[in-house]
Amino acid sequence: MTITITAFKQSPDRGRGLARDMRVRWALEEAGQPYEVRLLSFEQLKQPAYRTLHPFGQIPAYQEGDLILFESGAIILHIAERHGGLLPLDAIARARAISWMFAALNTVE
Ligand SMILES: N[C@@H](CCC(=O)N[C@@H](CS)C(=O)NCC(=O)O)C(=O)O
Repeated sequence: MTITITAFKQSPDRGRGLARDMRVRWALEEAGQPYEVRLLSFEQLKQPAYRTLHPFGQIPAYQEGDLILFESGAIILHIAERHGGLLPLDAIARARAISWMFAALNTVE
């Protein structure tokens, strides 16, 4: 099943990798999963059609067949649960890693 993520057509950070599609690309690369990127303008993000993928009209959105996800953390957790190598197998270590994942998206960010 093809994975498609969305990203800015024109990068407001001038290509410094700060936009939140970067963390999803990174997870997919680490997991060795091929993916396609759909580049969108700000105007396209705000269209009703795109809001069916992302209710807030932002990037990144993730599409894999019938599965549509938004929020980079949720997308990365999905990738990590589906493919080996990103989360420890041991339950306690896994819970600790997920705790850091939430910290990164909340306290740290
Ligand atoms: N909490 C969301 C934040 C998504 C977000 O803020 N995306 C920004 C780019 S990094 C965006 O699309 N901004 C355009 C806008 O809000 O109009 C996530 O982690 O996915």
